[in-house]
Amino acid sequence: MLCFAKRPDTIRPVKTNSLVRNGTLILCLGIAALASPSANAADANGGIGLKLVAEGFTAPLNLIPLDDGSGRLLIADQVGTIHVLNKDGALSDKLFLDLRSRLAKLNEGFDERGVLGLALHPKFKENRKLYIYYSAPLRKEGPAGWDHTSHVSEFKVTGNDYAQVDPASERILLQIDEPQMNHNCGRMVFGRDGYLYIGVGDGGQANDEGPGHSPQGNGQDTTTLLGKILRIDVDKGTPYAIPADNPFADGKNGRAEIFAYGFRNPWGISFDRGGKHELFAAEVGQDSFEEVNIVVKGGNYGWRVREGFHWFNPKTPTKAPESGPTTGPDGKPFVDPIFEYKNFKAFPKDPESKGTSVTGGYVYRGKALPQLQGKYVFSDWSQTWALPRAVVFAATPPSGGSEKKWSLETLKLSGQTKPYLDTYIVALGEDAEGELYVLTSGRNSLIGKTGKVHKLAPM
Ligand SMILES: [Ca+2]
Repeated sequence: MLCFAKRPDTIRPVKTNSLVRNGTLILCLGIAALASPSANAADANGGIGLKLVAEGFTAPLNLIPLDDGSGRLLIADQVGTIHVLNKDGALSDKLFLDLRSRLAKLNEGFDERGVLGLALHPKFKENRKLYIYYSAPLRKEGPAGWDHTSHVSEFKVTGNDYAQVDPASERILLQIDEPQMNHNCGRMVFGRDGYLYIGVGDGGQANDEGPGHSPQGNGQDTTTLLGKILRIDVDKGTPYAIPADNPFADGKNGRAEIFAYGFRNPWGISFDRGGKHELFAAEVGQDSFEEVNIVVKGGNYGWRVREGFHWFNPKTPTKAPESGPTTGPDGKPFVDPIFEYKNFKAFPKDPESKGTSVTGGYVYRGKALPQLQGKYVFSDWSQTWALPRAVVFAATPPSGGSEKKWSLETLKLSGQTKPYLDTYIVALGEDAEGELYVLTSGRNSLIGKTGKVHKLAPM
């Protein structure tokens, strides 16, 4: 299928067979070790471990609190089911919502489509509204030959409880046609300004080239929503309004929804709930560098002219050019990430290589793990495409002076005996108290039910 098997540049599952079986076996052993009470609490990082809290998913990509004061969590599986995890630790028998019939037909193997983003309205308890980013079949008006249409839709919960969505309440706010099935992003979060922020990937394939990609790449083309972080006002307008201070609010030099641009696949966007309340966006690189950014309004984050702190040439994706432009097409300088790390794809033998695909996380502001306070906790999906080998990291802000880069440390978790965990980490989640969750899948495909949710906990 296209070049994916050859170039595993994307973040989610691929079709493999015997390797997947091996991977699953390794996962079972690995998680058993992680959950073992004999795990050495005096281990590195002051005894941080993974506590299994739910399982039986395919690829759990979203975990957010059900914001009704009940302490329940919502867990959205990529394949279309959204579940309620009760405070007693049991999954509710009844689904929060089943979107499977509204999704594009998913592949059983490699697929980046599905339910990708989930956010509750900041006033959810009063207005009962929530927002979902999912991959629908290509709409009739969509360009011929394109793959599917991403929907950002509003829904409402029904009944006395807040744990049941009315499927008939869907109001489609935004439709984005996607040329390929990969790099959809779809991560969503509300800001303290009350606006909905939406990460959108560059449309797919590789190197931001090919059908459906602008000559300069979609990331640098402000006339498309692909390769951007958007910001919309869901409380006004039909179907939504543009915040007056969006950088292209008048629509003259770009799409009015754009908040920042120059992204490939910002897999994980989150606001720091403390500090300066900054917006963090992980950015999945092509072959050479993975990066994390602090996103400011109107910023150009470089793709596909830049990858990490380096220039990028789509013709030589594993070899960064030594020079290139310092500004985007509008003359504004590119914004550097806060840190990068080398990708095994371009640097297979380099001791500094850390992964292949960044999975975005959160600045830790919880109570259970004081040693992580103020650090950006995130992961890499896997060090290799074919085998589950995820790594959890924490990044520490610079202490001041002229240093701008955050420093990166690998978290060796309690009970972890290898340089990696025997699983793929597909996403991170955060609860109402600011505690973090690691969402895993034993496979790089949408086959089976190896998806699990773990809490980062003292251990
Ligand atoms: Ca960048």
